[in-house]
Amino acid sequence: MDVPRVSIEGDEQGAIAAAVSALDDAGCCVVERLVPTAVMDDIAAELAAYRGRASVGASDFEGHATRRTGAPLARSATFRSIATHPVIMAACDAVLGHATSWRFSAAEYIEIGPGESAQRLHRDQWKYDMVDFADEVELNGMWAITDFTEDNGATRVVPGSHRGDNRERYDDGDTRPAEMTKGSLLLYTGTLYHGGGANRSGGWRAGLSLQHAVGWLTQSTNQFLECPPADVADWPDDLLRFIGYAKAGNGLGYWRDSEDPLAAVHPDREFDRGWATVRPG
Ligand SMILES: O=C(O)CCC(=O)C(=O)O
Ligand SMILES: [Fe+2]
Repeated sequence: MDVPRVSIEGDEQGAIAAAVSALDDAGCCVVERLVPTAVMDDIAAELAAYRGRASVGASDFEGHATRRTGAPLARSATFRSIATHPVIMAACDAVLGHATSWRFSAAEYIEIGPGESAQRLHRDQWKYDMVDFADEVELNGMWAITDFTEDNGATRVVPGSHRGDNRERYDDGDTRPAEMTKGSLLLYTGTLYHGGGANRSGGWRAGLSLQHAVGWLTQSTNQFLECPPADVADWPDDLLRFIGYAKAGNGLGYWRDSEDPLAAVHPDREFDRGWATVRPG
């Protein structure tokens, strides 16, 4: 099975429906040219100051010629402007909407350098103690900050592999490169087998990886340390809710005297008290 591709041009609702259907059929899809290439350049520029601190060579899985820069949401206003893109919100609602709530879990700027070998194929949800969940618990993604080509280390995916369980084993021959032009977005479920590709080119491949998870799972990175209340007072409420300043599930994520976590950011505002997240409708 090839990597399904949809294009938003002209018909956003139609493209969203096609992306949701591809995620169901194949566990992945590329949404082509979703944002202008200048948006990707702006994110790269805003993160440039932090990239020197990135970890290289920490483990085989992380890659020895791969740089990973964390906390892009806190560090890039341009990333904040696209983090809740309607396509991402709709895809998360479709894949994770069986749960009472879902939220952003982490993002990471991943640069694969020349000479890097292919990453071990994995399911991202293995981070959760390799539990074989009955439903999807993660919807992840990768913005193409540079073009993604087979040669420069485009993420390798196994379309359809979201259907099996954790015991399935695939090899390189089962994978397809998620080739895409700068400004495109790869979406994939937490059950999809994939891995970073080998970089046989002379340049770096840069991508911004995204993770979203149901509200009853721990977020991959601690959003309240990366985006503490004192730093986020001018962020829109919907972005703060998205990253986890919200009650979750039934009786999760509340604060102090049954308070809404957003009260930590806006002590001057009134919020409802109580434990439960009530499903809209
Ligand atoms: O960089 C990539 O293409 C994929 C990285 C990845 O899948 C991971 O680190 O979990
Ligand atoms: Fe991964």
